[in-house]
Amino acid sequence: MKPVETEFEGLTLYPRHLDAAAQKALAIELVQAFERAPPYRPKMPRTGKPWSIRQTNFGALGWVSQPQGYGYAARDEVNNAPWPAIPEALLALWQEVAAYPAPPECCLVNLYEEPRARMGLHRDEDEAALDAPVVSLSLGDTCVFRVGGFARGDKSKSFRLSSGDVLVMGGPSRLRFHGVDRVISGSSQLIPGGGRINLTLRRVTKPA
Ligand code: MD3
Ligand code: FE
Repeated sequence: MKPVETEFEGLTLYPRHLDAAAQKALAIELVQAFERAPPYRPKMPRTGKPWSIRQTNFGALGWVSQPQGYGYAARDEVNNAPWPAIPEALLALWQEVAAYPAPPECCLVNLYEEPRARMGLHRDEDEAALDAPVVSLSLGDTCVFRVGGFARGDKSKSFRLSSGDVLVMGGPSRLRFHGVDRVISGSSQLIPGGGRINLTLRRVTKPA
């Protein structure tokens, strides 16, 4: 399907960019990669409060929530191993939609497994390469996703993200607040046992 420019400049939705066969193939590859980098439940910095989602990463750098704060790490400290490589299909997706002269370094994987799983409003601001877009792919259950402005209290708009949808957040929308309000249980049969997987591709360092 054709990309849809949203009312927010730089925020582009590609509905059903991956067809059912491509979604299934990727889901199988992810389950295999999870054996080497098992998803874990992160804790909030300082308070140690556990998140409602589980996470893992692929790529040279993984995004991690540590007691001292958020950041990127070259190793998976929970599983004491480097992160698996970013799957080819995701590198190809970045090439197709990112319009950026260097590959992504991080693929953060968010698993929304429980009916109450959500992600509070935040900005993705831990990357030095803020000129690169963030590319996200949704798999499995549909979610209600919220995009706001540049301050926490700014008015926001919600969108649904369904399995196979790709969202590109770049240009003037790169630092907008956003979050996931809820996941609609039972809306997809892709993932065995249900739930939603979000894959977020990011360039972290400025290319040489
Ligand atoms: C809009 N993940 O991992 S991805 C995250 O569905 C994250 O799991 C959500 O936010 C998820 O940081 C949403 C889509 C997304 C990512 C970055 C954005 C939307 C964005 C940056 C600016 C505006
Ligand atoms: Fe985010």
